[in-house]
Amino acid sequence: MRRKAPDDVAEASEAAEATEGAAAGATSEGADAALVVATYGRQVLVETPAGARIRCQTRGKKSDLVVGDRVRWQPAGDGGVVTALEPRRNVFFRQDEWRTKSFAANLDQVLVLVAVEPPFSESQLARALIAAAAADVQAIVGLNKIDLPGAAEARARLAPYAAMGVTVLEFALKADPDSARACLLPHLRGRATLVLGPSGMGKSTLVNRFVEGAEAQVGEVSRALNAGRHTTTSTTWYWLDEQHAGALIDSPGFQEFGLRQVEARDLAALMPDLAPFAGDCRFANCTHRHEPGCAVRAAAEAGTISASRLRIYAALYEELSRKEW
Ligand SMILES: Nc1nc2c(ncn2[C@@H]2O[C@H](COP(=O)(O)OP(=O)(O)OP(=O)(O)O)[C@@H](O)[C@H]2O)c(=O)[nH]1
Ligand SMILES: [Mg+2]
Ligand SMILES: [Zn+2]
Repeated sequence: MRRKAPDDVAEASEAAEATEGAAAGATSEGADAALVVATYGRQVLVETPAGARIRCQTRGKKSDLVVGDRVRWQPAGDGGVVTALEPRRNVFFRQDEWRTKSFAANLDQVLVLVAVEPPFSESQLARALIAAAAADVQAIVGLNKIDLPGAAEARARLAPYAAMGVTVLEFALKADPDSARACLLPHLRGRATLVLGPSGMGKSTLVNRFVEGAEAQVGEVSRALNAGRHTTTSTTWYWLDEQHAGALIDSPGFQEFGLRQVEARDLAALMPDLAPFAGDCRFANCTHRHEPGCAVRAAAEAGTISASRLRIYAALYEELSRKEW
């Protein structure tokens, strides 16, 4: 499968190469390893293996580093400077027409969090799952606030995802924290999990439930519902346990989730409910929109693929085949 390389990954590895040159000299000798735990524009907060947190400058025009990056750093002034970026195992990002927004790197999984209220967009959920598939990162879905009326409807909207093999968990992080913990912990233990989702779903509430002393800021419902207000404004890494085996990464809510990194013709292969049928179409290059003998559309007509999923596929296909960028 062909995928476009994310610009920022390319830029970041260029940055790493540039600093590798410097590392050949005496200056980077003994540069220490650290983990990026938060980013603030051109500065990053790194954590050393001993647990010290140091604010570092980054070289280059802007910081291409993301939370979860493993870097080398050296002391400078009263903080430090990052001198090199270790190769990434993966990087989770979204990409619209104008820019690439990386969330985090070196992940074990993404937890896409949605809620009964405010109502979630199924298209945004589908996009996040496709981005995870494209980045080769496992994804699970959490439905929060099942204490609220409307839970049955939200559950029904998630049924196609459970049916296609996605793990869908449901809980009420605030209303029933003990059950929520019991439900989520087996899936979080020992892994680095990016918690992702639109604003107001309860991502920071989740982090606070699991991480003692996290004190991630939680928005009041009235504020979260206020269009355009995001309570969390930067991505932050929190250790889940004292042994540092697992971690939760809180992220700001997203409104739009661009998938420009995906080629339109690769889309069906990244959607687990469509993929099994895509090989049975009459034409090998079937786009599953209007061709005769399309096995994907036949499966949708038979109800095996849900109508909403086929609609999301068609809309995304159109969007990704537009060429004016
Ligand atoms: N009714 C109900 N409300 C909840 C539950 N869990 C969280 N909330 C509320 O949902 C609101 C939003 O929670 P946050 O944790 O700030 O949401 P977020 O996803 O971090 O939002 P951003 O940081 O803006 O992206 C807060 O008012 C929480 O108290 C729940 O189980 N039930
Ligand atoms: Mg938040
Ligand atoms: Zn087809």
